[in-house]
Amino acid sequence: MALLSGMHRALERNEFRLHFQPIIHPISGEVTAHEALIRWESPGGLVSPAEFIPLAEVSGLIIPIGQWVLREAVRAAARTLRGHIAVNISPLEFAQPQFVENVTRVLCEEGLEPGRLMLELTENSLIDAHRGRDVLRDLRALGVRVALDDFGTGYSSFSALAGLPVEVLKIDRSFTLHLGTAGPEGVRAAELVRAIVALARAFGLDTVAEGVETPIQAQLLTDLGCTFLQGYLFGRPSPLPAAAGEEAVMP
Ligand code: G
Ligand code: G
Ligand code: MN
Ligand code: NA
Repeated sequence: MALLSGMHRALERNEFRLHFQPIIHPISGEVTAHEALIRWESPGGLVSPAEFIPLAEVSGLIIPIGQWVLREAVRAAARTLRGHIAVNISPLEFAQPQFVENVTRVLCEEGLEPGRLMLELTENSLIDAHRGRDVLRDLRALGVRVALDDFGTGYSSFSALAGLPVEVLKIDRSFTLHLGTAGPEGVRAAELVRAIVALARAFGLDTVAEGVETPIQAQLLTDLGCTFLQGYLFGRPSPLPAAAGEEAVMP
């Protein structure tokens, strides 16, 4: 309960921050996108989203928090960051009847080209398959890109998910973690990544591997045909430079 009232207060007092983590193209080394990740600087210290996002979801507070995240991230992309901006969307946000309308309004008001926004959805957003498909179609018509986050960790069949109108599959960090390690787990992880990349290619989708921490993982993922890489090896989630003005550009 203390956490819940703390989150209400955090919204009022502006205690949430966005950090941005680069996503790179391994061949050119170019930063092609950033993922926005929320941070809570509470009076008692940093609170991890792993702790407060689940409570925000069950309490419904994820709706105003998600609105704040979307606007802040879109603004950062319009003013400061280059490339695409990836924003995590909770199932409850996605389920709002006015979801696409909200996204449209924020893009318009902040002056961001829709093609630079990428929404990261988990398969839980797509449990209602009919509505999911309709919303995905509306987003595509708007020109917004969609990524399936944590791909390969849920219960839906690979082919059902990859057949959706989305542009990107994000390969979960748990696969990257074991890549290059000796023993059956390393072999299994490599086979799973190979399967996901093959599936993505069959549907014309890009892949982003998450949680890349070592050069060996980066090399293996690149060799396996993964399109983009993200992880501590290339950059931790970090705030925009404090002095960033309208003209400042982050790499
Ligand atoms: O950044 P970190 O690894 O601590 O995030 C933990 C979890 O919180 C991840 O699952 C991440 O997707 C989620 N998360 C981070 N920022 C946001 C956000 O802005 N919105 C939503 N819905 N989830 C987020
Ligand atoms: O669920 P989602 O994929 O959105 O979560 C992303 C989370 O993963 C972020 O909270 C981010 O802080 C974390 N993260 C990003 N890169 C790395 C990494 O290289 N290693 C680990 N352990 N976590 C990472
Ligand atoms: Mn994500
Ligand atoms: Na993920």
